[in-house]
Amino acid sequence: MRRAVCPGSFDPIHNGHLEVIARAAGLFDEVIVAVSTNYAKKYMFSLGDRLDMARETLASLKGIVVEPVGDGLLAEYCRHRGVSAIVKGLRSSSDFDYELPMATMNRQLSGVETVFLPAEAHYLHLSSTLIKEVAGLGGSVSDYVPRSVHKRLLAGGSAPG
Ligand code: COD
Repeated sequence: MRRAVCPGSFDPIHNGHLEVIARAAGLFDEVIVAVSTNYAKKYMFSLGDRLDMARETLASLKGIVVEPVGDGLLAEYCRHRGVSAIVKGLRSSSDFDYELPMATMNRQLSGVETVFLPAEAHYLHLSSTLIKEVAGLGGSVSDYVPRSVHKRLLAGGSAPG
């Protein structure tokens, strides 16, 4: 079985993430959406809520599993879970500059390859950070996030926990 991982903070998950995850599901037998917790980062949503939002929005897609990845090395997690590829979306050359060293390090640490998928043009500008800022200042983000995420954004965050 060819198993891939789409890792991220998903704080919150948005349509740009979902589009890349769906395309990864077309390329691999199983895709693990690995929700990471980096204790150096300040999240708006708790790990439980980030997992729930990802599970709710991906429930209808086959071959996708959502699970927490913890705060260890992604390379170790890939080795432990028998993952052959990390799939990342690329929005820009700055994404590439940021991702390339990590891809090389992950391959040298555990042999796992990284596959880059170009972001869909309509979602090129999307990031969780921008969505939180626009929503927090009263702007409409309903075109960019699933309905359940939109509800939670309007209700405010839930981190820590
Ligand atoms: N369109 C397409 N793809 C997108 C878009 C968009 N609009 N926005 C984001 N993405 C993709 C990117 O590929 C991104 O990598 C992924 O979605 C997740 O995005 P975020 O913002 O939720 O996640 P990050 O950047 O906070 O996640 C970082 C990781 C968890 C992947 C990284 O920190 C990591 O690998 N951590 C594990 C610790 C580790 O092993 N460190 C050593 C690395 S060598």
